[in-house]
Amino acid sequence: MTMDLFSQLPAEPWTEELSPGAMVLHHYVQDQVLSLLSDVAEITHVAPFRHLVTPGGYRMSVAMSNCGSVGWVSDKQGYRYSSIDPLTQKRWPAMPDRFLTLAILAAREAGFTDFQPDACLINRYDVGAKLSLHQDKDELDLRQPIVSVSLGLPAIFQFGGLSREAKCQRVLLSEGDVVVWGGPSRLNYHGVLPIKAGFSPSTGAYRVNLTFRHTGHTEKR
Ligand code: MD6
Ligand code: FE
Repeated sequence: MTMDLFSQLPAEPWTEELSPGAMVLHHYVQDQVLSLLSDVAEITHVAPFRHLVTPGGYRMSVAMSNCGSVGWVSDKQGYRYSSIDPLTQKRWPAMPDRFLTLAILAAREAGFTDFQPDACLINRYDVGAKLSLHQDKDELDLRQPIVSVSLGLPAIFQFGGLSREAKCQRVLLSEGDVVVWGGPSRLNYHGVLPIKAGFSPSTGAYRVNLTFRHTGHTEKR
């Protein structure tokens, strides 16, 4: 449970709209933080965190894994969704029911009914790790939103517009915050600034992010 240090009561959830279709559900995850993290530990025991290489040949500072019927991967050939983990040559671990339920309920809370996530990208940020400004556009059906759950150390999320040059808002994402992102904002540029040193009771020195998508990809590629 997310506790307020002084009152020892759970933090009150509140919703912040970033732009039409994009909103932050602050303190949305309350009692499930440790269970979600233990699911992450089980998944990454089978499909370990790894630092992918961008098509341009750079090692990403964020370590990644996936669960669900397909996973997001990157290498010198490009970005894509694959049903096979290139590291283990096995299918990705199934998406835990707890993940599925959380993602569907958060999407509904933000006004997106019928969200059907088939992939969950799991990002692990060390202190100093960052994610450069990008668009999420490898999915086949852009009518479905993305649901992104923050755990562990906080991050500053950059949220821009439809062009790379558009001015960015900065949003602090704390443990338990969920970003739901779709509609007219589905292709907005966004990124994560370098994670600051700190200590999280749940993860220690990491930020963990779960990003749920409906990719529409089913074939083995
Ligand atoms: C992260 N999130 O928060 C990375 N993408 O670690 C994303 O790249 C992202 O949070 C699309 C929609 C929401 C997100
Ligand atoms: Fe993204």
